[in-house]
Amino acid sequence: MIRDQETFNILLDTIARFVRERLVPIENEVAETDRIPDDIVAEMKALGLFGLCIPEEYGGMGLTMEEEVFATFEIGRTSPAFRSVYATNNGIGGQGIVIDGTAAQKAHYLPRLASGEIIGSFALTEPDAGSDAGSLRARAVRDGDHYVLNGTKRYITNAPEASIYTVMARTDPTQRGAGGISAFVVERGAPGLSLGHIDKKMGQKGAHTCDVIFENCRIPASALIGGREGVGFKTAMKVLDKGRINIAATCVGVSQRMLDDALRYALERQQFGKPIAEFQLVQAMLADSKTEIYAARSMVIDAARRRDEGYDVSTEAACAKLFASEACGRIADRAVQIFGGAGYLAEYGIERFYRDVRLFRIFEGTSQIQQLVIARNMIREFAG
Ligand code: COS
Repeated sequence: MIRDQETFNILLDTIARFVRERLVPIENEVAETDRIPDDIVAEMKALGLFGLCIPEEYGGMGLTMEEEVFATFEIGRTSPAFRSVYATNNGIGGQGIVIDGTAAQKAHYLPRLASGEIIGSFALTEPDAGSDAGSLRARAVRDGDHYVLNGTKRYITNAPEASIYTVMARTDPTQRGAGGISAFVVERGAPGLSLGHIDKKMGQKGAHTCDVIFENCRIPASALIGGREGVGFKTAMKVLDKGRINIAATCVGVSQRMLDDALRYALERQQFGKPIAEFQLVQAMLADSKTEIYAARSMVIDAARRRDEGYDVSTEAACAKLFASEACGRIADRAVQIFGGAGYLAEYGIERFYRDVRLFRIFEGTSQIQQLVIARNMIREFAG
C-alpha cells in the first residue's frame, strides 16, 4: 500500500539522490577502511532512514511494507554495507519490539531507534544453532525481578555498534524446541554482557558482526518482550518474515545496479571492432539478468502488498528471498563475466559486489531454509 504517491515520490527521489551523490562516490573508501564515515551516518539520521519502518507515533516514518520495498530498491543501488548501518533498526533489530513489545518497551526504545540515537541488533544464531534456530541453547533463568542470561550468540550484525540486542534464549529447558524460547531486549551495558572480536568477512566491509557473550548477565524481568515467556521463537519468525522481504528488495536494488554497470561497460568496451553489447552472447547475459530482476521485483512487490493487507506471508517472503537472492548471485556472476578481466580487478568495483551479495543467500535464512519453509507450508495447507 502506498499511502500518498506524491509525497512518497519525494522521499524516493531524496533517497535516490543521496545514494547517487553521497554513497556511490565513497564505496571504495568504505571497502578499504571498513568504516562508514560519521558524516554519512549523520546524514542518514537527518533523512530519517533509521526510522523508516518504525511507527509514526514513535518518531519514525511508519512506511508500509510496499513503501519500504520501493525505498529499498533505491537504497540497494550501492554497497550493501550502507543499508546495514540503519537497516537493523527498521528490521530485525527493532521489529521484535514493534511487533510484540509491550507499550512500555515501545515507548522506551522505539523513539531512540527511529532517530538513530541507538542501534538495534538481533541475536538468534549461536555456534551450534544456525538454520536450526529452535535448538538454541542460550538460557534465561528467572531470579526474582531479574533474568540471568548465559550463552553465546554468533555472527550478530551490528553487534559491535549496537546499544540494544533482541536476544532469543530458552526459559523452559524442559521444552527442547521452539516452545521453550523467549525474547528479551538486552542493553549493551548489562553486567555480564561482552563482545567477541569483529569478524573478518568475505565482503560487506563497513558492516560488522561479532559474537555476543552472556555470562551470568543480569537483566530486569521487564526486558522480556511482550511480557510473555515461550513466544520468543514466534517473535523471531515474524521478524524474519518481514526481514526476508526486505532482503529480497535489497537484492533487486543491487542487481539493478550491477546490471546498469554491466550494460554501461558493454556499450563502452570495444572488441572485434564494435561494442561488446552488440554481440548476442553478451546480450543473452544482459537479457537474462533483466528478466530475473523483473521477476524478483514483481515477487517482492506482491509479497509486500499481501503483508500490508494482513495476510500471513511466510511462504511469499521465503519465495521472494529465495528467488531474488539466487538471481542476484547469478547477475553478479554475469556482470563479472561481461566486465571480463576488468571484472576481476578491484578498481572496477564489480568484484566487490560479487563478494558482497554472496551473503544474501545465507543470512536471514539460507536458500535451503527458504525452500524448507515453502515446502512445509505447502504440505501443511494441503493437509488442511
Ligand atoms: N510466524 C509466526 N509463527 C511461526 C512462523 C512464522 N513465520 N514460523 C513458525 N512459527 C511458529 C510455528 O507455528 C510453531 O508454533 P506452534 O509450536 O505453536 O505450532 C513454532 O513457531 C515452531 O515452528 P516450527 O515447528 O516450524 O519450528 P522448527 O524448529 O521446525 O524451525 C525453521 C523452523 C527451520 C523454519 C526456523 O528454525 C528457521 O527459520 N530457521 C532459520 C533461522 C534463520 O533465518 N536464521 C537467520 C538468523 S537472522 S540473520
